[in-house]
Amino acid sequence: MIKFVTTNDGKFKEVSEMFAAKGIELERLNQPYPEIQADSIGDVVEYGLKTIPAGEGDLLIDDSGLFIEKLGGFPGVYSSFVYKTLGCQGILKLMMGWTAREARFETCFGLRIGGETHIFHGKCEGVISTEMRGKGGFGYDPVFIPKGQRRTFAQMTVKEKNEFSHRGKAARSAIKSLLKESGDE
Ligand code: ITT
Repeated sequence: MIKFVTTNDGKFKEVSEMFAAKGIELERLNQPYPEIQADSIGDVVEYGLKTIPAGEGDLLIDDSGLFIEKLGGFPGVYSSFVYKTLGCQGILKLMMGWTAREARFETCFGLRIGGETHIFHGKCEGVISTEMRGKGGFGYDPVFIPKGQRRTFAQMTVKEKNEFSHRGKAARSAIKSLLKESGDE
C-alpha cells in the first residue's frame, strides 16, 4: 500500500482514480509535510520526502505550481501563498488587459518505494482565461485553459483533466515505473 501524503482533496481524487484504474491502491495521509522555500518544486519534493520517517512505509507526495510566462514564472513555488492571498480573482485582476496569457502548470511527484526515491515530472501548457469558469477541480482550475482546449480545467471531469494535466502526466510516468518494478507490465 502506498500512502499519498496530501492535504488537498482534489489532488487525492485525481491521482487515486488513475492509480486505481491500474490496480494500485492509494491510502490518504491527510497531513502537511515541511515545504522549504526553494527555487524549484523538485527541490521541495526531495526535501519533503526526507522529512517523513522511514516507518511510514511506501509514500507519494506531489508539489505543484502555476507558472505565468509574462510574470517570469510567478507564482511558481509561491502558488500556495498566492492562491490563499490573491486567489483566482486576484490573478485575473493582475492580468487585466493582457493579451499574453500563456502559463503552465507543473507537478513533481516524489515516490518512495522500499526506501528508494523516484522523481517524476509533468507539465501542462495553456493560457489564463479572462474570467473564472466552471465548478469542478480546485485551486487555479477555473482560470486555466490547457493548450488546444476551450474549457478551463474546472469545466472538465476529473477524467478529462487527468488526460491533459501536469498531474495526469506525472501519474502516468509513476504508474509505468511501478508496474515495471512489480513485473506487471
Ligand atoms: P499538499 O498538501 O499536497 O502540499 P497543496 O494544496 O498545498 O497540497 P501545492 O503546494 O502543490 O498543494 O499547491 C500549490 C497551489 O497550487 C495550491 O494553491 C493549489 O491549490 C494549486 N494547485 C496545485 N495543483 C493544481 C491544479 O492541478 N489545478 C489548480 N490549482 C492547483
